[in-house]
Amino acid sequence: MRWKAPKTLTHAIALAAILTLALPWAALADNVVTDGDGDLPVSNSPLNLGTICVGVSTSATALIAISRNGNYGTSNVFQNGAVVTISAESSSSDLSATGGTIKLPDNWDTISNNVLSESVASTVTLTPSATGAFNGTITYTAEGPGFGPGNNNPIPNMTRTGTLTVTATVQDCAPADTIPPTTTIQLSGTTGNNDWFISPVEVTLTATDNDGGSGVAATYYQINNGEVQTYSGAFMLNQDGIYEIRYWSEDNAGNVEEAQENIVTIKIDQTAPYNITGGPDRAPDHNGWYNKPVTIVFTGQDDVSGIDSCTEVTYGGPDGAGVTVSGVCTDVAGNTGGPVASSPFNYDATAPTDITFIGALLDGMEYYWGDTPPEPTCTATDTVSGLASCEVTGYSTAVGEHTLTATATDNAGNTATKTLTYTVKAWTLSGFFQPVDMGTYNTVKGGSTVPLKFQVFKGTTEVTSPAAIASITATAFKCEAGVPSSDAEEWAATTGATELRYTGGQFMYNWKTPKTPGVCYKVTVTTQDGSKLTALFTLK
Ligand SMILES: [Ca+2]
Ligand SMILES: [Ca+2]
Ligand SMILES: [Ca+2]
Repeated sequence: MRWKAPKTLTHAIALAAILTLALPWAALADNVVTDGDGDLPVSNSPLNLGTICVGVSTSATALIAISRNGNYGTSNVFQNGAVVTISAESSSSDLSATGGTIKLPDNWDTISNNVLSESVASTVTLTPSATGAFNGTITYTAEGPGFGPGNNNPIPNMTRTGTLTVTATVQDCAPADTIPPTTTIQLSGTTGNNDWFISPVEVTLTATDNDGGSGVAATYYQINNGEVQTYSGAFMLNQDGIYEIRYWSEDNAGNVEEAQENIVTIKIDQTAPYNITGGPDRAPDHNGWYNKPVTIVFTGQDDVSGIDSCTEVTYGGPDGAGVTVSGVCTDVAGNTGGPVASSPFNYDATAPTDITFIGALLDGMEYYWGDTPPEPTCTATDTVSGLASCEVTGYSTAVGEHTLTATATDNAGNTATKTLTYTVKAWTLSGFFQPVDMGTYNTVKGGSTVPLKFQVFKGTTEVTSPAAIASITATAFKCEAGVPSSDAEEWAATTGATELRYTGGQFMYNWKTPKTPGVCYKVTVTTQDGSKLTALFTLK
């Protein structure tokens, strides 16, 4: 804004105005005067805060006053008794100042030019953010009722401004940095077991200097005691192996972190076990076949972390030729190789079935001695390893109950049995007929001939062949004692002999008694089936 003289000025005033033009423009109105030295009188001087510390707030007092100037009522002069508000605005965010109020005298209109009002103290605060020379300004604005340009032109909020220059020399006052930085390491990858990684690992180093320190200058690292490298960002470890990373940092004051304390071991194994094979842990049980549960053991190789475990499984079926099981191996890091098939093996744990006796001999049947069918054979079914043999034991034609056992064996050595029970019945001997009495002692004269008459039956069928008679014996014993004597005599019948014959519907044998009075005899006919017929005799 530039002051302009009204057209109605008198010559005298115009002369004064011309004289005034030689003065600063500010002298023609009330002005804000700033004083940086803090002492009265207020003398429009800058504020020099001297040497201060960066980051540290330093305050000083400035004095602000209004200088009476100009013609009252016509140009930018405050009104008599005005209460003027002083506010402050800074040129820098590092700098601030407080305001206040100034009460102008009631006779402000009569006061001479360049006379100062009362002053207000403004607290100026500088918190420098950088070292070096600081040069800033605070603009103080005085606002209050005054007169604007023109004749008697009152305005309620007339403003006038003044500027305070603030200077300082800013130093770094922090104590010397003697503390090295601290470096931390972050490892990023897929973790497996036992502290192994199973993927490439990204290594990130983060360095921090101490609070108020000189700051991190550089970070270094070494891999497996190799060349020292300057860290420039995260790096990858891609290959399997074991890495020892040593890392440290240095600050701008030359403090170096102790690398010995920053050592980390990184173990990487991304490769699964290989050369995995598996098979039974024992030789076949029989003829190239397993016939009971068998353990299948797998093995493999691993170059980096090493084998931790491989499949070990018990195979118990199903039966089959050339069966396999699958297995895996896992390394210490947790990588799993496989599954792979085991070597094939033959497994049959199932015994033959459907055992059948082949022959005329039937289960539960009874046969008379001499009529027993021949020993049967047997057969069976085995669908896996196949039937190796079927054998029958226990066959007999003797009188009594007999049990046959058929044992079927497959090619894997499994056996099954089936039994068949039959009975061989004895013949029936009838006799002796008269003159021999049964159930008592027959007294006969020594040297006489006793006719022994009897019949032999298979059930209802009479046996007539003398060959059916195995023996006819006479055994002597002492009558009183009833104990057979040692000089017992015995006659064995011979088939075809004239003494034994079948005649007249019965067998006939003439026993010529010994000449041994007082001796007792037991005469026994024994048939081929083992049946016996006995009579007792006393010789006189
Ligand atoms: Ca430091
Ligand atoms: Ca491995
Ligand atoms: Ca079988």
